[in-house]
Amino acid sequence: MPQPPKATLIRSLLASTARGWRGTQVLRRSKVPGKLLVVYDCENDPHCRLLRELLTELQLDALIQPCPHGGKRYAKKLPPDAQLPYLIDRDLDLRADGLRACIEHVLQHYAHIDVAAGLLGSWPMRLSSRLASALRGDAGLNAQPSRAARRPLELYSFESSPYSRLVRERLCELELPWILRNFGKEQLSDWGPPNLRLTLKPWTPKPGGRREQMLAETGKAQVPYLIDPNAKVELFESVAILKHLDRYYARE
Ligand SMILES: N[C@@H](CCC(=O)N[C@@H](CS)C(=O)NCC(=O)O)C(=O)O
Repeated sequence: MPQPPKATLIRSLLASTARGWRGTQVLRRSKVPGKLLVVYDCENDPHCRLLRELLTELQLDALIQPCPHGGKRYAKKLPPDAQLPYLIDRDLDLRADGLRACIEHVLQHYAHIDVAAGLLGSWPMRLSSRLASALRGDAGLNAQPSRAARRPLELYSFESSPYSRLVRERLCELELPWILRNFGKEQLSDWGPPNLRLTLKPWTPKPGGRREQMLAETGKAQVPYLIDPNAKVELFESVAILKHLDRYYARE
């Protein structure tokens, strides 16, 4: 299988390293909302990254509405002074504007823990997230001409995954709505690429977990994994997914 260019991948690895690989491990499974949370997000925005890390760590899914710079498709639905990330909780008819409000809402309603939201959004966090963004340059930042998607795509990903990031960046640039299925590591032996896991014994997925389910349904436990209901395709492998998005949705 073709691999993404080495330099791109190394910069993505470094971005995850700048954030200390936050957004890798599921720390606590959250309560599942009746309706998916909706998050207005820009992939390479430092504040949006901090919220997405928390969503991975709580294994909380969300419908992502991408708002890249210069993008109008979803940005125009936001109130004029809204800040990203902007979260809508449809169960509670509640809107959280900006990082602090989003983190506070998610922690209180879905994690039921009293960690000061200020800690997760504190200046060392913001600074290292800025560094991660700088390492990605303008990838996942600016809108590019695209055809609208009739139905949201679905991506299995975890925030620090260097390969999944490349796909999320493209989804953002093309302003394609997508359901984030968080696929954070559920046990120590899930760490590593699919063929080189952190275990000496043959790897088995955590019973009842997302890897067990994906393995049963597809024969693999790997991200990124994209389901595109518009094109009726289901794809593994970042390069194949990027090619598909460009062919099907990008416009000159
Ligand atoms: N060649 C694949 C590599 C994908 C890959 O190594 N994914 C890692 C996460 S970055 C993975 O799925 N690890 C196993 C797991 O999380 O269970 C691609 O380009 O998509």
